[in-house]
Amino acid sequence: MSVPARAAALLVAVAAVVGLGIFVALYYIGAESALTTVHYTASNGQVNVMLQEDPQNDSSSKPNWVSYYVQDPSTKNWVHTTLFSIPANTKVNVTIYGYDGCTPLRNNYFSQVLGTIGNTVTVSQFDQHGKKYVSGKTLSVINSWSDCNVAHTFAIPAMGIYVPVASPNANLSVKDLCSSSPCTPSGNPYAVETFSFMAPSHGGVFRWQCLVPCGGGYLDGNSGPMQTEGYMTGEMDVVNS
Ligand SMILES: [Cu+2]
Repeated sequence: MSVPARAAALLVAVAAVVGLGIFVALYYIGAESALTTVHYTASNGQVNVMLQEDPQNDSSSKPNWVSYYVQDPSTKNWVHTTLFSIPANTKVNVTIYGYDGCTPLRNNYFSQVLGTIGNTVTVSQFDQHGKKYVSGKTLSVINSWSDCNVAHTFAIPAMGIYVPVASPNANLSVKDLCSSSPCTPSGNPYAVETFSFMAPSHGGVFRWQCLVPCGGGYLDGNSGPMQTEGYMTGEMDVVNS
């Protein structure tokens, strides 16, 4: 091959690699940053964060992936995102609606509630008719191996927060699991779990994630939704106030 032909071939190859890099940056990284961030503001030093986890979601690309949603505090709409912001140095009260069925944790260590105020959560459970069959139980462990009752977890590893998130009773899930997202209490069994923690005293971005291997159809259940923002991993943006 002549020198000019080799130079031309090299230029084409370089252009192809650079083009691929730009595609990956825009398509994958750019797509993630397009997720909405839900902003929560504090009142009297407290902020209320509302989440739900579902067996599916309403995206057009990955509708069968398990997913979290975040509630917009002003519209009360459930937003398909896992990005939210809170003010620094406030007490954070989290409520998680658990609509998905149970999956045992791979490491049952994370059945313990760690890092919340009191190292506990409070759990209620409702059947598909809205009847409360477990009322406000305060728990320091939700043992995902002894009984199928954990669907996902809410963990902020950098803050030492690990919270197993309760599912509805397994028998109710088999017959009446929510099948359209975002889920609502109407016609669906669900759990409601609350806990609180103190926000860091200064701003920063804190990754949060699920630790249940809930990526159905992926190797070891640890890929797919487990590693994708907007589904089972997200960011809590702590804002200096
Ligand atoms: Cu999960």
